[in-house]
Amino acid sequence: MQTPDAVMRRLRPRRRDAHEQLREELRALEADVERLREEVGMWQELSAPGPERPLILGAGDRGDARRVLCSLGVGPYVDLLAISSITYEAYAALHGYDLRLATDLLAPERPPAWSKIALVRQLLERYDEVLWVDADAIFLDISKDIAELVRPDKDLYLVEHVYEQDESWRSANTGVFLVRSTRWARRFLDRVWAAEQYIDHAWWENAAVLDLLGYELPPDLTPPRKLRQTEFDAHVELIGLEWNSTAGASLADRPRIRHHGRASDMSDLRRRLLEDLITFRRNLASHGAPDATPGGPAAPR
Ligand SMILES: [Mn+2]
Repeated sequence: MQTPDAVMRRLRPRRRDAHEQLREELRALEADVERLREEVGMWQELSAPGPERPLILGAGDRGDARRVLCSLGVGPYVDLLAISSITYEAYAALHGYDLRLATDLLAPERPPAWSKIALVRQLLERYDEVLWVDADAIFLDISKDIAELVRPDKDLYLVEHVYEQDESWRSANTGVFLVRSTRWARRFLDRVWAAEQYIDHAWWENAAVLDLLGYELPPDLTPPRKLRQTEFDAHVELIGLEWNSTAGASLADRPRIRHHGRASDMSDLRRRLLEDLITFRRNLASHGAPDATPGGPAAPR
């Protein structure tokens, strides 16, 4: 039997611990509330009546599209696709593309990135042109149709990223690409698919594409270099950075598509996409009134 004093002595430090723990939990909750408040603010801004609504309403009217915009998100990427696809829908409606968004893997036997190749390859059977955009990439500016870049002698259109540290470090990136339905393109994608040595490579299908296009892939995963010309080069067009803008030397002045790339923190990635969605809406509003740009004719008051 302990005296009341002894009981109090034993409890006191524990109560202090409990107190400190509660304080920590409270701080964490306050941080959560602040984050949620910010997010509510973003959604309020995004859900206000805005310029993209008429575009989205028109999206169902396509029936004979020759082009398709496609993407895929599984697992945590479904949440990202839910945000970025708002801009895909607007782009597709504006430029007359069908939209194909997959939330299931087409090739469950391989890492998810490979389903991109399977999906695009499948869609090449039905469409003249297939535009792929990664779920972690989002349109900021839909005023121009990427298909305007198409030339009769080129079948694959993608952006080559450059690295600040060393100009010779370059990497053709498959986060965004347009491919025409030609014999060459089907054969090229079949070769990508057949490059089984890259199935589990850290860069997956992008590694296979780089290898086929003559890039050296360092085993330590430092950036690649274009080392040799290949039989495929003649059909590949490297397009402007604005179509796949990332960061550093690969950040475009006026991105059309921003590509965030792999992130360790999905909630941070999601938040960055939401911020981009706000930029997308602002751009849409300003393109709707080109006369209001500085230096243009006087805008009506
Ligand atoms: Mn990506």
